[in-house]
Amino acid sequence: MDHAADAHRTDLMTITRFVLNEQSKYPESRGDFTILLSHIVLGCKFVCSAVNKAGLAKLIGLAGETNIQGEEQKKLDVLSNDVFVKALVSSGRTSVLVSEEDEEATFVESSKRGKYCVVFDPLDGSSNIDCGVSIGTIFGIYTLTHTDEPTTEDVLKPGNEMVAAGYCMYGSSCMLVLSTGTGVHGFTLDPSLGEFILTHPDIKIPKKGNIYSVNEGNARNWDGPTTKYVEKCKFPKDGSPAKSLRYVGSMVADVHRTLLYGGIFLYPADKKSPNGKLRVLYEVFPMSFLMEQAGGQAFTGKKRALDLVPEKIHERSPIFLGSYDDVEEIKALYAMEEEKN
Ligand code: FDP
Repeated sequence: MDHAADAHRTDLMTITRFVLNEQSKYPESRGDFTILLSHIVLGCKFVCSAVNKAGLAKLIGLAGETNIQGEEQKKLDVLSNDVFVKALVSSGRTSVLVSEEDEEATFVESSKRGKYCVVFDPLDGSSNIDCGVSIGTIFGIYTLTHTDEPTTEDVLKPGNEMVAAGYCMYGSSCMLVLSTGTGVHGFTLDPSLGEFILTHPDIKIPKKGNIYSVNEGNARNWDGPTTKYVEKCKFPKDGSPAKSLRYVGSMVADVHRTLLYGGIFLYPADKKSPNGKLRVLYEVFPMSFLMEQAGGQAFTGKKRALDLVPEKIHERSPIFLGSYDDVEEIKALYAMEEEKN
């Protein structure tokens, strides 16, 4: 660390300080959310460190097969799940956990229960793990609204009832983007301090963008409105320039870019997957929550994404999210289609 150069930046807004400041606005708050968040942050730091070392795995046996001590090493996505489940349970602030990695919800034992339910994808974009492309953790938080035995009904609620949502992107830098319902704020991990520092306060998505992001390999199976929209992106008839295509194939990376640069991210329904691919609780809802908080929109092809009421914990939905004006265009195309039918 260059101490002389760093001396001028000692008044850092860490994520903990930021959340404590927010908490002080609510005198009745007992700090439960701050404690929960600090456990999520710990999970993110742990996974970030494991992801950074993943490329060395074959050399020194960090993931995959057996290490020198003869212990079985875990795959990164399984390891990340264990890390988050343990971090969330040990916070003492959760009752129900839903993870992409686990078929069933986890109900925390009564002595360790708290007032929050957390839905999460511990390591999203898993097909990108082995080639070092950005991947991430996505999470959404609900409040438990009763003191009876918790059930899956406590998370089968519309996204607009989430109290917070966010993601951590393990990319060229490690960034945690969070909303507690008062805007969207981005924190970058300073590896020399081991702290997430507020680097992107009050993120607002541009009202209109010039990038579209979709897996065009599925184009032949798309429905009419999606096909027309993507055609318009490439061959606009109103004299505007064509949009650029960017698709990483990691939702966190594609949504992060969309949030910062504007544009639209689409994972539509198609003939093979009539409900799309992405999962409502821990992909569609948290990202839609962040988009709306940043001034954008999120639409399923039928309605506002956050108004969906999931019936199953691993349910899927088509999703179109991003800049307000760009999502408005796809909404108009679906409305026209509906009028025809
Ligand atoms: P992955 O399959 O690599 O885990 O839902 C998971 C996800 O990645 C998203 O992160 C990503 O946006 C999407 O699937 C990519 O799907 P396609 O490969 O079908 O484009």
